[in-house]
Amino acid sequence: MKALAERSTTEWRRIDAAHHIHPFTDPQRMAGRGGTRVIVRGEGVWLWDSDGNRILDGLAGLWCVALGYGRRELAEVAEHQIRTLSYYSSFLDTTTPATIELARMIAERTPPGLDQVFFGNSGSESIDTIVRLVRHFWTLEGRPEKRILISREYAYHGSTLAGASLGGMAGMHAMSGLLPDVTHVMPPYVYKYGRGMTPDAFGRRAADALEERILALGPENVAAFFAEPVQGGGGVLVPPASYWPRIQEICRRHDVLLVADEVICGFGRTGEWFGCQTYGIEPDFMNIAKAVTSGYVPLSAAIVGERVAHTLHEKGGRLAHGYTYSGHPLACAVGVENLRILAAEGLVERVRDDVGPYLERCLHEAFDEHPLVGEVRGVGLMYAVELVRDKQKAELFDPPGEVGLRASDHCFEQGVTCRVARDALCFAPPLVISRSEIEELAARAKRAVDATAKDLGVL
Ligand code: PXG
Repeated sequence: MKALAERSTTEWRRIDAAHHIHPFTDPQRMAGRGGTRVIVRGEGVWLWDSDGNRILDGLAGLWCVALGYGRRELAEVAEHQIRTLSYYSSFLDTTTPATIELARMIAERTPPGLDQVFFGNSGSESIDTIVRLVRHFWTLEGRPEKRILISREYAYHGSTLAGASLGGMAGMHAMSGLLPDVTHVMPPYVYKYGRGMTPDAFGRRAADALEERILALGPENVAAFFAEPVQGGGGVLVPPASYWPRIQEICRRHDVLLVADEVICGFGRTGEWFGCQTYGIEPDFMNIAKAVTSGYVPLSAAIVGERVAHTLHEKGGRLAHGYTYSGHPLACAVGVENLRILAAEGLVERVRDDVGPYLERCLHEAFDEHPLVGEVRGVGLMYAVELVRDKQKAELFDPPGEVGLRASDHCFEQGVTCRVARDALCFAPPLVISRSEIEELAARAKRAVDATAKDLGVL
């Protein structure tokens, strides 16, 4: 470990460039900017890089580090679990206490009827699990022709073949093609598609796009609709109030299973334990990952609602599905402690009543009058600042992405991390962030957007 601390940034960069392929990164662009940035330490909402710069983590890692960095309790639980039982599997009739306990704690928090938990290691894996279970369910029900999966443009459901296909990111589709029997409908992206309509009228219009597609394909062929309660990676697309009730109704009417992908929304991000509770959604499946362990150890789960669980139990026989690390005791022990702390410290309520509204206020104050900003939108502790070509006419940049990337570079320079989705800067800090840290986040983000506007000659 000594060697890890002693290498210089230059040396890290040289080795990284030679041997490490980064996810979602253009290696030539990274090299042009001097190479990778090496993060060496974290505490609370703060990170330090190998040059000693202190950075405010405006995205909680990748939307996952709910409790912030360096929590001693999680380290202690992890050490204890490794010493007691570092690994055992949940295959073939066995399991471990930590695995059982985490399943119980998750079921206790999820909406009624979502009580059965199948563990994986990543959100992508659990999406694959759900795809397999959806099709298995319809086959067991004697309706194997119900195979088509519907999701939305700009959705993010992971990077495995099923996840990338269900996701609505054109660049991902271009890389490896799509699985058959997957199709995408319009998302409730008010700023882009809802011009000239009230948000509620547009919410109904966007939901009706699902029904039109189901009818075009034939309801007898449609297996499930996959959707995030709020699209996170797609740019924090907050649905109008009319959207989810209509979606729920459409899925029920055509007997299409509803899958709520809670990988980002889950565990307090929207100000309730789950996005489903914020929007009154009653799904057949939920997908969870990220904040279930605050990202300290990889863990995900497919949560199976009672209708499907009943069929699996009564007619399914032996389940032909599982990962070596399904229900890993280390990940589950950390998950148990993480959920205990989230509840004990009232962090979910804090998002809803205190830091969420405060982030909203600070971002509005910083950006409402800004010439480069079309809107600030969000819920709970997930917000986007949409940078636009023409504020008055509400026109997005075309092609999208260049200005956003420039702005996110400026954020980095200003010492705040974010995620750029096209030209929307997304912020989703750890739930433990303080009010003064929120002010700091907004001030740094403002300086970054000002610098971007200067680059463009707008300011
Ligand atoms: N579903 C949703 C809704 C997600 O946000 C996944 C599934 C896949 O999870 P895994 O654990 O396989 O990555 C995600 C992941 C970003 C970003 O920059 C978002 C995610 C992952 C990485 C980056 O917005 N979301």
